[in-house]
Amino acid sequence: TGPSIAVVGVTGAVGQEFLSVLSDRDFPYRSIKMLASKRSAGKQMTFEDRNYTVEELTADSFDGVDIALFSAGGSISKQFGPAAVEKGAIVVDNSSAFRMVDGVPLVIPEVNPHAMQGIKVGMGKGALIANPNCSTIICLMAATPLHQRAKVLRMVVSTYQAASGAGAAAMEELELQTREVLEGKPPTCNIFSQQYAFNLFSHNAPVLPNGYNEEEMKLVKETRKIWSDLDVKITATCIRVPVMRAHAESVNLQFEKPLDEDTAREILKNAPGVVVIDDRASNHFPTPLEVSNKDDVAVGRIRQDLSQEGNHGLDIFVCGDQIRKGAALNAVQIAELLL
Ligand code: 2RA
Repeated sequence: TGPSIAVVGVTGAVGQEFLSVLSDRDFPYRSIKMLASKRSAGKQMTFEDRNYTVEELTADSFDGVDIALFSAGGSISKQFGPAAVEKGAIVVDNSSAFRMVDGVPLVIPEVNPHAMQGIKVGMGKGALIANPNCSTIICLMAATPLHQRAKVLRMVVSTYQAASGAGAAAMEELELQTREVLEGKPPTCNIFSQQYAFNLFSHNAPVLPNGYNEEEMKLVKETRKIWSDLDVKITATCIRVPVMRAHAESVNLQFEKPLDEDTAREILKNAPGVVVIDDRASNHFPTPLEVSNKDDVAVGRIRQDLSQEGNHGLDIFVCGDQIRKGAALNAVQIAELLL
């Protein structure tokens, strides 16, 4: 009885996580199509005790599909997303291709579900919904509940981004380089142009004329769209760090109204999809390892920003699994809102 779904980019890290999340959440699909490039077509897969053959993605792949989850890069989304919508599918796109297009909802279900109001399976036509960038999702899962209480005027974000954001090959390279360096061998640098193991570097996204890289500008632009607030001031510095699959982010917030740290902590304790790890006595705060493979985003280091007057500023530290809440879980939660 449920929707027929298609997973585009099913052999990738996020594609595989789509399947894990669909299964973990007992998503009520009637049928599922495993779609990937020609190179992967023909591969056999088992999912929920059934055998599937990966099919090559073509414009005809979406006949009869109700929901298509895309995570195969921006060019594939541009090439096949609109075609899928034409066939009546609702596309949930994890790429950046359509995020900033007017009229395309950019959705974090716990934050701005109203942005996709009215879009439902069976409404008689297709639609396209964009999944925000992982670093945006992880940051806003914590910043939004505070924004809703005291209105953020300015946000400064420093990210510490995992290898998984650059794909499975980057995760493999980090592991390989770590072994090589420990064995005194020169590191293999195919994915990144410099040593990654025991190092960190400015995010690998292209640097724009304004000196920011594309990852940083995604945080700025996507936050303004998701909050429907074109005035909020945001700056970001995105760094790639030798961590496997969870991003960490230091977030400084300036509020219009005073917000003390105890109230902020209570708000976050009650925020959906958020867990507070903020134990000063034992110096226990969020870590990438502790959030990896988990749904919730963890927040800690909640403290008054002593550089701001009268409780108008807070510093927090956030960690979230980049593949899960940063991509696959968020997309599947969007799909659940379509039912
Ligand atoms: C990254 N957010 O981490 C980008 C792409 N997923 O590199």
